[in-house]
Amino acid sequence: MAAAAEATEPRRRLDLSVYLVTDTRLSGPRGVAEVAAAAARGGVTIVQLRDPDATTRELIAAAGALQAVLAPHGVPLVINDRVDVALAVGADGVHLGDRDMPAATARNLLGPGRIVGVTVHDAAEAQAVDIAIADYAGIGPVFTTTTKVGARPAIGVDGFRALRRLVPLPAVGIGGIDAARTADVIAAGADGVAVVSAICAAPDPEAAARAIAAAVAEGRAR
Ligand code: 3NM
Repeated sequence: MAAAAEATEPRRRLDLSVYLVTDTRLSGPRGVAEVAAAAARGGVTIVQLRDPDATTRELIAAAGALQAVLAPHGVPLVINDRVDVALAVGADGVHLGDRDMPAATARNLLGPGRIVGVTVHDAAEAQAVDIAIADYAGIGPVFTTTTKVGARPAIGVDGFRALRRLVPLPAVGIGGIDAARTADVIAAGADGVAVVSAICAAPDPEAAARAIAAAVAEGRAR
């Protein structure tokens, strides 16, 4: 189906293989920029700044610190929820949940060149994704997670596979994913895995990222 194949072509080169979502609390005294720098050395391919508790001023500072460490690796930075912050710092894009700005509104503000990611939790949300507007979907939680306040019940690998088929865009699994679970999620159709605690809470974020990257490759080879 040519139309579907075209729809899965990202508007810009997008490597979702190892997708780090930052967490200020789990990063501890190291800070999110230090964790992200280590993770980039280990093979993280995209980073999302996520801090629902931060002030606008703190987010702008954190985004700048992340850009400084990610740019040398060519790793893009997207901002969770805050289109204004993404515009203010010239970030590569945004990631939007169901309570955030609609993707079409964000696309209008950001223009065609930036990344717009959306979250999908169920079939209704999967079918509502505008594939002409969004670049990728994050689908989950695949496994139980304690990282996100108010996370939905886990959908499991089979649930991920089913939802993923409804979204003809590049997609990552999110929620409770670590290196040991990565290959199963990739084999279920994910283009990559999005992780928070598996990297942010790891004693060695570089090694953690490297292990996840290896597991992505293993899952693709299945
Ligand atoms: N979003 P961890 S689950 C940020 O289902 C986030 O939309 C989710 O953290 C969703 O990798 C989640 O530590 C947290 O389980 C994932």
